[in-house]
Amino acid sequence: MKTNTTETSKFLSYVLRHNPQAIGLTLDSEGWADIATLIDGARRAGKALDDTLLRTVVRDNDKQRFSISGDGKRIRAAQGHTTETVAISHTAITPPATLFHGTATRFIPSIMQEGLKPGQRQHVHLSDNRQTAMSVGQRYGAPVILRVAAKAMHEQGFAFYQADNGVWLTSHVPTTFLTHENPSGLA
Ligand code: HQG
Repeated sequence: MKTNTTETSKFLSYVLRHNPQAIGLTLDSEGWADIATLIDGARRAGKALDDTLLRTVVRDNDKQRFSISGDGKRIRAAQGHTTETVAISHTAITPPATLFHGTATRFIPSIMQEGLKPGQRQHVHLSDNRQTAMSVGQRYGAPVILRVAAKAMHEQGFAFYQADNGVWLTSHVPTTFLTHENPSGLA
């Protein structure tokens, strides 16, 4: 049932990215939580959740927001954390020449002054395709795509990481590496 899985995905994002304490859960520094403890805590908080539903939501999630550990016992959010207890030790890797960031047109003046900042999250989120950037930007209003000269940044010493689900992460993008596209130029 779609609604149920969407609700469950939102619930998992909430406890695994932002507020594990809400259900008495502890995340380790890599973001992992014990699945059985999470289900127990969720049930005590009045949330209908079982092992099958949790694993279905993880498997079918549109953005692969969650990962399950190799032994099948733990779960984490791939990215998007605001909780300070989590600091996933991603390996720094070389990015493609260009990465994309979708945002709303109203944020452009500020972004072109300050660069891209992580805001509440731990990283600036980038994608390797324009389509994803477009849908991310649409969440906040009229979308616009920013092109990030990722390879040039990398060559100047900026670190890039890739989350379990393929989202590219970096700490900050200075304006010199940004150009914005007109959304009407979208193929
Ligand atoms: C903007 C979703 C003004 C930035 C997506 C964005 C992504 C600035 C907003 C993930 C700024 C932050 C993250 C500046 C950045 N001045 N605005 N200097 N710098 N911004 O939601 O990248 O569905 O925290 O452009 O798929 O939109 O949650 O970041 O519009 O991967 O799984 O400030 O969230 O995934 O918004 O999205 P967010 P985001 P989930």
